[in-house]
Amino acid sequence: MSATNQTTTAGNSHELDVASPSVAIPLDALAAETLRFNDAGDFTYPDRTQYPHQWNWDSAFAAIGWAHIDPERGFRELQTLLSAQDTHALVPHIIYDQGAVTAPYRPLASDWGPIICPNGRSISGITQPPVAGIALRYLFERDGDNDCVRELLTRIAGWHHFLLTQRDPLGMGEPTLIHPWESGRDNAAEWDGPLARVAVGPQKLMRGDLEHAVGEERPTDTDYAHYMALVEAGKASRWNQELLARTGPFRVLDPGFSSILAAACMDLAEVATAIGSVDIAQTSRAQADQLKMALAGRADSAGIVWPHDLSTGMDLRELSAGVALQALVPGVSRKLATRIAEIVLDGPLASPMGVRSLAIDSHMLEPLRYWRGPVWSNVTWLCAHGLERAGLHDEAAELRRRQLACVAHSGMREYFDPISGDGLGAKSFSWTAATTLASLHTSY
Ligand code: 9WN
Repeated sequence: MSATNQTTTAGNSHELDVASPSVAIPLDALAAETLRFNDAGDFTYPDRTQYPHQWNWDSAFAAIGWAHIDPERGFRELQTLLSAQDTHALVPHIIYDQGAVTAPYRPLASDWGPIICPNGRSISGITQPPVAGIALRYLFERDGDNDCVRELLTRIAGWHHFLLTQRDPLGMGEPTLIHPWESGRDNAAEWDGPLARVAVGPQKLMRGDLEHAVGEERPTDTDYAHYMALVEAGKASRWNQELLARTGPFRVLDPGFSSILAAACMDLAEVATAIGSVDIAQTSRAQADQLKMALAGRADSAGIVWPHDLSTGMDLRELSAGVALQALVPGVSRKLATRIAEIVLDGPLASPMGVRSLAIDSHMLEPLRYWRGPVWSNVTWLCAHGLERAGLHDEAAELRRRQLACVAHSGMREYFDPISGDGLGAKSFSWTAATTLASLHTSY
């Protein structure tokens, strides 16, 4: 794979020199090559070496990338993801690839207990940010005639309903997350407090990730002990989703997840309206409104919504990427969108490379450690997408410019040093490629 070891080509941020062999590859070609490299046929590996299965929000981003290369393939990505929906209508965070031949990824499928989705694939018992609705609209706007739109719409609507019912037993108006992995930002600083209260059993800690990545750039052993304790707790409840959301050991509200869900509900409403699916259009619009009101109802005086620990009733006041994702809430006020734009472009989450995962002045900042400092392309793209929809076109364009400058410097890496832009983690990462294509081809 040549999508590694890139350096900047002076004067053209869309072109790269590949150090070995030294051939200039246009950025869109490199991105397309990266998606094809990770293509498993019906789904896209996040990175075929380090993450040899299908992940939920990774697949939705991949579908957005495929929209620019092969929309049919993008729809197939979503079909594969949504066909793994379980009996609760939960769309799992991992769908295991039985045929994976690389070193075992942990947790193994068996660690979740005997949960198999209706089409026979092994799945995890938790979910991830519901980007699929955003991806469906994105694809629909480019290839609206696809036969599978109606079925995808129904399945995503079912998932959203699950999130706002079984995962909201206390009537907060937002889904309860039962594992940090559900936020997609696994070791985000805000989860430290709630995670520390999770009792850790005597299980032997097995990690596969450190075979591929440097320990200093990954969650710690302590994090993993807690992650696996939560998997054990879920398994012990037989993945009783409502019970876990009501009384489980880890229960938080994440403004990042809730804002993505609000955007996805509105996008679903748009697609449903376009194809005459009146019930889904009405329900999805009402869900987007409900989420917007729930978030506004717990905002601080500046309009910012913080992560919240349902076990203690306390806000978790860490300024992280999750907070910035509020830019995605449909109909976000101009004032709040402007405040978020300031934070991500000039304030504590600003970096020349995109949006930081954690504020520069946080005492928890670790610039190279996963979701506690580095810049991630998907977050930068989502923030730009939200600001664009909120009417802040220049600010959105500036975020996309930074995102592209970063990948032009380092290639399709998993995440990036927020100061130098040097690449970190996996070397050929699908959502970096997909959101690169989306930003290169943006025409709002
Ligand atoms: C655990 C696949 C996934 C992403 C997550 C990211 C990371 C897994 C891991 O990789 O999580 O789900 O093994 O670290 O945090 O956002 O979906 O790319």
